[in-house]
Amino acid sequence: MRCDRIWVGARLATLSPELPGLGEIANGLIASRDGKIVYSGDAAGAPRFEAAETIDCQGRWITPGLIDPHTHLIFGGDRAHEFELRLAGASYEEIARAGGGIVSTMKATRAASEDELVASALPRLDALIAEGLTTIEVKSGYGLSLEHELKSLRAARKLGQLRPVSVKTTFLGAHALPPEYTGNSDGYIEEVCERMIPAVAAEGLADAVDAFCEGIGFTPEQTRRVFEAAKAHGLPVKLHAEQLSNLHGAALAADYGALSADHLEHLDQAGVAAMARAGVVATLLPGAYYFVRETKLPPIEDLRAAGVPMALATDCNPGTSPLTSLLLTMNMGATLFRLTVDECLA
Ligand code: DI6
Ligand code: FE
Repeated sequence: MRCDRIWVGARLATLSPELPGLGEIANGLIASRDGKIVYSGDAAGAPRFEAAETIDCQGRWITPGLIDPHTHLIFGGDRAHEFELRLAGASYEEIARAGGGIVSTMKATRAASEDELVASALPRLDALIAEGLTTIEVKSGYGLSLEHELKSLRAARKLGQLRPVSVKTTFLGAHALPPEYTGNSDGYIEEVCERMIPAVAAEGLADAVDAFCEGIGFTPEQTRRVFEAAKAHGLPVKLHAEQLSNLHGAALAADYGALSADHLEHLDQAGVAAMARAGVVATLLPGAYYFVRETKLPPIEDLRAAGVPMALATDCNPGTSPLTSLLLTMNMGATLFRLTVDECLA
């Protein structure tokens, strides 16, 4: 069979659930034609290929494309100056009160056009692609109004047209309280549920709905309202849960059959059990753990023992995880969280 290129002598990590570990094929062969893979598997069972180019991998691994399942890639401005403030001893809350933090990113995001948001996200996306990313989840959550959340989701979708990657978008209107709603977080949640989610669903702009269930975010009851609205519009949910404290968000997410519960440093046994029962993926974000100098580890051994599938993501955002490397994320998963190499890759 004619093809453009074959890779021989490769160890293939198929990640096939039918094979142990990484689903290794020890003597793998991959063939491509017109930019598409036409064969991937054991060299022994492969058709006889006539290739214009043959690459001998000499036992190196070939893995599937990497997936970043939790990012806030779309945002305006940057918060680099907060790095020095933090080094000088300022806390996340103090910086927020002085006009920094999420609200400063909200202002810059609102001030940016859709094209400007796309242009500022592309270098971040390109850095991820250079390391092998092929699928990325991108959240809104820095617009915090109907107009600017829709703009952010459109910008996220645009990324998938400009680069050869799959983009999954998540509506995160319930990320932070915009200043217009100071003292009225229930009013903002009503806006999220009654106006934003229906509009996002009507335009088909989101593949899922997320919320930040936290003391500095939204309560479990408010999160439940967001989940109910998502459900009413046929959208699956996921949740920022147990990052800074334990509000039992993961169990709530499990009640709604969430795709994932993310962060989880403060997850307890009941939360682990609920996630295991509902098949909720634990998305671990060692970049955020590192940047905020968290010391409480997510309960990795409990998650592993309960058979909860674990994923790693960059959480790329300008405040708590300005990180655009999945390879470093995997390294941090092993070094900081003691995940095995196989777990990091999977
Ligand atoms: N958890 C986080 O760590 C970030 N968002 C979230 O839900 C913080 C985002 C920021 O500071 O801009
Ligand atoms: Fe996040």
